[in-house]
Amino acid sequence: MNFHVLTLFPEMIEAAFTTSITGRAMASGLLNLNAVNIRDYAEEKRKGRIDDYSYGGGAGMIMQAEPVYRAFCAAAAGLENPRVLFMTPQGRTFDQHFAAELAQEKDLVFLCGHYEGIDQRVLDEIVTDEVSIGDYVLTGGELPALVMMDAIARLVPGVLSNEDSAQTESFMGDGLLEYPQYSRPEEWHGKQVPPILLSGDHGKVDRWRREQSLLRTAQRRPDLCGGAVLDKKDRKFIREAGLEEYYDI
Ligand code: 6GU
Repeated sequence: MNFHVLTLFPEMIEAAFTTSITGRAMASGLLNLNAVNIRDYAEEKRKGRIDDYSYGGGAGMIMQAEPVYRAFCAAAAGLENPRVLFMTPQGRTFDQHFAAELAQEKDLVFLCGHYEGIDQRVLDEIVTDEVSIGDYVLTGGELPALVMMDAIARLVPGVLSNEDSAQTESFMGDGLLEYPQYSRPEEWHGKQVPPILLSGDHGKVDRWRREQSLLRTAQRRPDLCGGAVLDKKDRKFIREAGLEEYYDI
């Protein structure tokens, strides 16, 4: 997977992405990062400036169309119709399904805005998807791009050392939240590890974990319960625990 990022802060993208799991995947050639500095594509006469006043007035500077377009042409040279994702709070909200869809692509172009916005004409010409990471406002598109890149990268085969871990986690297979986990020691600050986890009975452990996931999802994210994939034992537990109001059973 090749990530192309159009940004005024390529160091920020490089620093985060070359760290930890995504960094390891880059070293092994599974992921590639091409961070392009939009400022390098400023018009000659403007001496490195890429922003200007907003027509019609109002506070804030606007990123001009031409430097953004030139940076895009440089980054996307040789690519045929890549997805071009513009990071904006006006966009469609990013989620795990969208991450899985984007993980199928060979190349993704991320456009990160700053200042008060980007000239609409270049957006109309190059952007395929406008994406937000949630209902709050950030100072620029770099953190949203990194959030999306991380969520997409871990779905690329081979990026996670244990391939299964991407599958069994929250939201993916069954649409439920993760169960709680414990490690040594058996007692910490007077708190015991749930005894069933020490029983050595894998069937009982799996059942307990499943029930914890069902409970947690009802308590914390009732909005997810309707989308959960349930079997007969799940439905029995849901009735016994009085969670019928949350789940479609
Ligand atoms: Cl994609 N950009 C900015 N600037 N703020 C955001 C966002 C994106 N998503 C949520 N807030």
